[in-house]
Amino acid sequence: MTNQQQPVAQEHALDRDCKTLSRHVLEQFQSFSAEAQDLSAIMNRIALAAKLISRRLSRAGLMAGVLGFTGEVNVQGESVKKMDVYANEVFISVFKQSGLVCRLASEELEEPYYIPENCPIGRYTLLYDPIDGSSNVDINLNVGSIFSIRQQEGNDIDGEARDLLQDGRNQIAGGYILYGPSTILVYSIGNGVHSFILDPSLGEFILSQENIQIPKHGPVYSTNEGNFWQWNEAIRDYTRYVHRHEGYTARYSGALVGDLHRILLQGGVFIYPGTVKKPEGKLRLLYETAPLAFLVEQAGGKASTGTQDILDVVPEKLHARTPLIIGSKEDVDLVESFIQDRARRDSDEAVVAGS
Ligand code: FDP
Repeated sequence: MTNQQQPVAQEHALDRDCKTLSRHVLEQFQSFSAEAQDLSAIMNRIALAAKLISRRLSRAGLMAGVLGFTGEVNVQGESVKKMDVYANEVFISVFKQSGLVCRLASEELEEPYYIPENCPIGRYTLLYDPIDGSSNVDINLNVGSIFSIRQQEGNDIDGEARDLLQDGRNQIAGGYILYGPSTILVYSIGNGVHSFILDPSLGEFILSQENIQIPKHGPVYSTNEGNFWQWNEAIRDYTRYVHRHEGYTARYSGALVGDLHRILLQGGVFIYPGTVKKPEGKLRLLYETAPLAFLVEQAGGKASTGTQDILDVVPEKLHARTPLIIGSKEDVDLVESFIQDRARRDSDEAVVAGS
């Protein structure tokens, strides 16, 4: 490197190091409006939660009382892990005194948490899944957090949070944090999808990729095939199709965020369908499928229940579930085509049987 090139390279490295998350959010708005500042501050708080959770996860095996179950069962009927409780409390703690939100709603809370009256109250609601892929926690595999930001509508005097029961197009921002070999935060405020990597030496999330576009098609299909015989025929038809055609490969990590991150960058489809007994599936709309759908649509991909865009689903309750087919547009279309085919065949058969 010549002496002249050296300062230029140094300048680039410095420029990159200064592209922090909060600065990036402000740049997206191209203004210092109250909304821009609020959103930048909210993302900064989410980043703080991510750093605290990441720090805890990185030492979990060395500390007492961090791994394993609490012995309790949450509102979803799932056994609660100590990390679920910790991560849930982290988000509440970082937002409680922030003056940015009025409520937080999470997978671990039966009812939303309302900011107490003696704390400053903001106009936004944070919805989140504190630890996504909990089964991976105890074995040091990747897990994630998912978040969505919505603005409060009305004053929610009865504390029923009914304004949250709206479709996903109402979201202001959505994103996830992936706790893997590095900690990555991916977000969208409706203006493209951007990813940041936590630089532990700086304690800052630094921009790594701007305006991520998901490939139109990819080789990966990501689903728990252990449920094959509980699925309906349409999803089984699709699975048989990928088994019989070249160019497909299965990847399933047990953490939606990890599987989706792969698909966002390399293309493919993640499927968590309903089963014959539970047609609504397993994943929750407001803090899992809707924020990820928001993100994936922003990256040029698609997210569907199989018959409807996820972003058009209006939940009947806070913890409503939806099936999820998400990823590259062509791959989601293909899964949907199997569902439509089956529905056509079923209705033809019904007509024949009735005649
Ligand atoms: P988990 O219950 O372990 O938190 O969010 C739900 C989720 O994980 C996803 O992250 C994951 O993709 C899926 O459930 C795993 O469920 P199965 O074990 O039924 O495959």
